[in-house]
Amino acid sequence: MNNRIITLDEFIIKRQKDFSYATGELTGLLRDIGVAAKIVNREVNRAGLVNILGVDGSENISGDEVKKLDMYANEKLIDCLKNSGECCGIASEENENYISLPNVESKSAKYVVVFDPLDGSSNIDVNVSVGTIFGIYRRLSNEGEEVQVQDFLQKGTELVAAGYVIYGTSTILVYSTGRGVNGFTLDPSIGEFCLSHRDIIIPETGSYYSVNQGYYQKFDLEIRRYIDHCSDENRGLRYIGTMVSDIHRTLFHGGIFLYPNTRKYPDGKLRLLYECNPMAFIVEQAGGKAMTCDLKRILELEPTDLHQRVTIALGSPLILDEMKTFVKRYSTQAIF
Ligand code: AHM
Ligand code: MG
Repeated sequence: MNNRIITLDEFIIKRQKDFSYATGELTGLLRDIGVAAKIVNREVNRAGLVNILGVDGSENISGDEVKKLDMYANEKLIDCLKNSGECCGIASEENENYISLPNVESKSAKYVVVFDPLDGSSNIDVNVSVGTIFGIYRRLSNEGEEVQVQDFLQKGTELVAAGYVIYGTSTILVYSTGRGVNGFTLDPSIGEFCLSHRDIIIPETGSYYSVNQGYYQKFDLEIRRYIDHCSDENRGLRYIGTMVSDIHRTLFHGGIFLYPNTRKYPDGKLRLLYECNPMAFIVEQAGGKAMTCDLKRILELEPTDLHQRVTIALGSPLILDEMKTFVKRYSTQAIF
């Protein structure tokens, strides 16, 4: 048996050779994100000790409370990408506007990066896992010029790479460049992400459903009927409240993750650019399906706003087909 450790850096470089046109920029960018993830991981692990837990006091552009650690993760990711010279623009869930990187090297770079620096902020100060989500697009504007909003408002089908990091019992980075999905676990003793989950495939079906059932009365009829069905089938309800963690479990154990519209969030809560597209890309690459609760493929949605929210349902392909049937059957009926 071959027990040789393959580090994230080694793996990324090996994969670069699969693309004859690759110049190494994407490779560099993925490595920089890996470095940023290690820095954020260090702070997440010692957050309780260094007084960066708790509420920062401000609200982010979407009106949610911002925690101190969110801000820290946001700054670290921006710093790492700014210094990399391999990306010309950044859009973060925590910033109202995109950031154009002005130095000469960055201006001539061909990629833009979108991210949610610390997903699951309500879980930060109670020691429950949180995550980072990222997506990489090729710019549409001319190299050498400042980036424009259109560079970020691209459909998920245009993603060059996407991934997430989960800061859980172990820290795991999962990413895809459109040729399957691989996962790397951080070995703290050597400070390296090591290949631990090769060619991840989501189970065709699964016995868990993941939704905030507390909002049941606020969901549309078709979604309530589908949730009733999951319960009738004795499926287990699992809901952490950190999208990254709930989808990570779904990727390995199968089932479905849903965030439908509610009265508070009439378009859904999760953001298309920073959360839904990258996670949908990973799930599809692993053989799963990802759609809105009114059955549009997430990756084909045309973004119109940097902070646009959408409903989402993703997971095992057979389970998503089943949900589709329920939505089609009940969505035309009046809700009483
Ligand atoms: P955040 O980016 O502010 O952390 O919000 C996104 C999170 C997701 O991780 C999670 O799926 C969802 O919000 C939970 O929301 P709710 O508490 O309404 O169920
Ligand atoms: Mg989030």
